[in-house]
Amino acid sequence: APRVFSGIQPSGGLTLGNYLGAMKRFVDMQEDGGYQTIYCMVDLHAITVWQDPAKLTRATRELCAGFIAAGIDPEKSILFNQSQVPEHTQLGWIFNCVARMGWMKRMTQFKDKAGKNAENASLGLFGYPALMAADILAYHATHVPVGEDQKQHLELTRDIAAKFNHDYSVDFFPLTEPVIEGAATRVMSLRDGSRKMSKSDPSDMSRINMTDDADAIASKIRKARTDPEPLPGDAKGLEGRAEARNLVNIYAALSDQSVDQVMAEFGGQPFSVFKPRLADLAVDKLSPISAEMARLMEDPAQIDAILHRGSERAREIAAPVLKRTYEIVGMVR
Ligand code: AQP
Repeated sequence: APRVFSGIQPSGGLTLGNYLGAMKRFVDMQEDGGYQTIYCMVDLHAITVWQDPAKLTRATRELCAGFIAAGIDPEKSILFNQSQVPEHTQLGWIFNCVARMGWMKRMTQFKDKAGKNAENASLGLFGYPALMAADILAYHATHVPVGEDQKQHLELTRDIAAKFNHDYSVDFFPLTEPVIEGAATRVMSLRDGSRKMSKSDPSDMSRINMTDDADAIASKIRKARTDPEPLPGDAKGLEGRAEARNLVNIYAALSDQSVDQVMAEFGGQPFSVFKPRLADLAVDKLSPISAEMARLMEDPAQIDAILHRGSERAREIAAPVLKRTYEIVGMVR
C-alpha cells in the first residue's frame, strides 16, 4: 500500500489549525484503508526554537493523547515520536549534504520564524527542511497530508530526493506528493485574517486550543475579528474578506460540508447569527476530543508505552532504508 507520513511539533498545545489542517485528515487517510499511515510527534523539530524540557515532555504526551482522541488508532497507524527513531537524524545528515544553502535561504517559514534577527536563529531552524525530508523519505512515503504552510517544504523534499537520485545515479527515493485538501488547509488567526492560526502566537485569543473549554471556545469565536457587513450571498462574495472567509472555512471543515453548502445556509446572515452557530458546532466537535485527551493524560506511562511501541514499528521500516542509503553513498558497514 502507498505510505502516508506526516508529523506535528510538540511545541505547545494543539490548535484548531493543526486539527483541521492536519490531524482530522490523518484520521481520514487512516480510515480510507488504502494507505499505510505513519504519524510522528516531531520533537526534534520542536527544539529548533527553545523549549522548556518539562513542557516539551508534557506537550509530546498531550499531542499523542490528541492524536488518539481525534481518532488515530495506534494499531492501525504507526504513532511515535521522532527522537526515538535515530534513523531520522542519520538520514537527515545525509540530506544536509545533499540540500543547498540557497534552497534553504528561500524557505519563507525560516524567514518568518527567524524574523529580523536571522543571525541569532539556531542552525537547526535553518536546516529543518532537510530533517523533514528525512522524516518522510526514511519511510519512502509517497503521500504527505499537511496544511498549506508546508507546501514549500514538501517541494524541497522532492528536490532533495531528486538530487540524491541524480547524484548517485539511482532511483531510490520516491518523489512525494503533498496532500493539501479540504476547506481548512489554512486556518487563520481569529485576531488577524492575514496570519495563520499558530500555537506560538503570543495572543491566546488568536487561536482555539484543543484543550479550551466550551466557554473559552464560545468567547473566542464571539470576539473573533470580522468586518461589520453580514455574510455575503455566496462563496464568491467572500473574496477580499479574509476574516469572514476564515470563519466560514472553519464551519465547513468542522461540519464536513463544502463552503458552498455553508453559504447556502448562512448567506446574507449577520455574524450575530452565524457566530453562535459556529461556536455551538465547534464545542460539539471539540469537547469530546478534549475530554478524551484529559482522560488519556491521566496515564502518562500508557502514552509512553504507545510511543515506544510505535517507534519500534517505525524503525523496522526506516532501518533498512537507511542501510541501503549508506551503501549507495559508499559508507563501509
Ligand atoms: N493554521 C493552520 N491551518 C491549517 N493547517 C495548519 N497547520 C498548522 N497550522 C495550521 C498544519 O499542522 C501541521 C503541524 O504543524 P507543525 O506542528 O509542524 O507546526 P507549524 O506548521 O509551524 O504549526 P504552528 O501551530 O504554527 O506551530 P508553531 O507555532 O510552533 O510554529 C502541519 O501539517 C501544518 O501545515
